[in-house]
Amino acid sequence: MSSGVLQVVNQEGKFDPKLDPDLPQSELHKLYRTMIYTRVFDNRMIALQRQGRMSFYAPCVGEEAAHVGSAYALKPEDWLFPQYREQGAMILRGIPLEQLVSSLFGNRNDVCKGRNFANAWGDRSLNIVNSSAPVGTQIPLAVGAAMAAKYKGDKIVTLAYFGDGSTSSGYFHVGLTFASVFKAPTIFFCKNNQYAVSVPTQRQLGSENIAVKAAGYGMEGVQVDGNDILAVYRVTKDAVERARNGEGPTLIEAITYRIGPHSTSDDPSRYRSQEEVESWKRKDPIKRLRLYLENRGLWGEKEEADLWKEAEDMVSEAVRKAEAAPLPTVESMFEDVYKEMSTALKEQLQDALTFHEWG
Ligand SMILES: Cc1ncc(C[n+]2csc(CCOP(=O)(O)OP(=O)(O)O)c2C)c(N)n1
Repeated sequence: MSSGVLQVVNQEGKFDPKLDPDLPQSELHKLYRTMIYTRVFDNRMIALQRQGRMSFYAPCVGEEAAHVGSAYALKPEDWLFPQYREQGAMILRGIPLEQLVSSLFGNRNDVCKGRNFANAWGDRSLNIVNSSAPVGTQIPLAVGAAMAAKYKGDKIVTLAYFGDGSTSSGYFHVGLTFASVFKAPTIFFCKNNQYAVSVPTQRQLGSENIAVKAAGYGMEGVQVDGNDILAVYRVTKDAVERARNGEGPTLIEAITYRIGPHSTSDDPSRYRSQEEVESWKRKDPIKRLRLYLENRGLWGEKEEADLWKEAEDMVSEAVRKAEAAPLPTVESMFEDVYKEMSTALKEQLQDALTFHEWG
């Protein structure tokens, strides 16, 4: 395992030129823009839920750099296996905002036709596989897809996102064991946001940290400052290169913090102090990239104000369209199970239409 937590840009926006990936201005702006869109999206979805217009939402405030920076290190042909708190990666990859909102409303335009749980984003055309509710299940799936690609001779990599809590699931062990034995081109990207709902990370592991576990599987393990998007990009890019060159998987532990609640059903004041939250707010990943951009003379007040306004407008437009879309039909509940609907399902459909009133 590489020693220490990699950081390129510190809280004041000062950076180490030897570690700086020196991305072009347009690319840095793209990363910053994606993080702002993600923040605006998050805040608006929480507001919608609080207004009773949406049933449930799990925000990613504070974790934007970890998932945007890592997704940015992949090519479009690489596959993403998200958990549920990687909204920024979805936006970066190209899922339209309206599609994300439709998924939360579970309306007719949702790619899963309202059948999946909230935040289970995905898009087949963008190589993003929808997650399912049991946490960690995406980990072996990412390994399986990587192995399939390897057998087919496709030079792609897969990346699975998961939280610190998910490292306690059997799927984590199964996935890492298989990947290391068969040198699957997979990146295991753990967003250690310090909590699994109310359970702190210390209660998930007996080891010093999560990255150190990689040694037991015989793979590279790295810790990175998950609020420093350039550091995250750097370590993920290295892992992608290793995987693509046939050198096998990497476990990345991005150290970050969930500023908001686990979900709109959670009250975090019951298990953590406001001082703790405030101390992490000072490490805000968006502010960090902004300071870096300003220090390099690549950003100013005008651009900042324009970008927030643009993001607010785009999210408003997406909400307006998604909220106006109709819900899925009753019939659709029974479709897509078999190519042709079975007799039993046809009877159930008839019953549903006859005996229930659908609003
Ligand atoms: C197998 C399984 N056990 C428990 C749950 C209930 N649950 C939902 S989210 C969650 C916390 C997961 O924490 P982590 O993996 O750290 O991700 P985070 O929510 O912090 O991003 C739990 C325990 C679940 N969905 N699946």
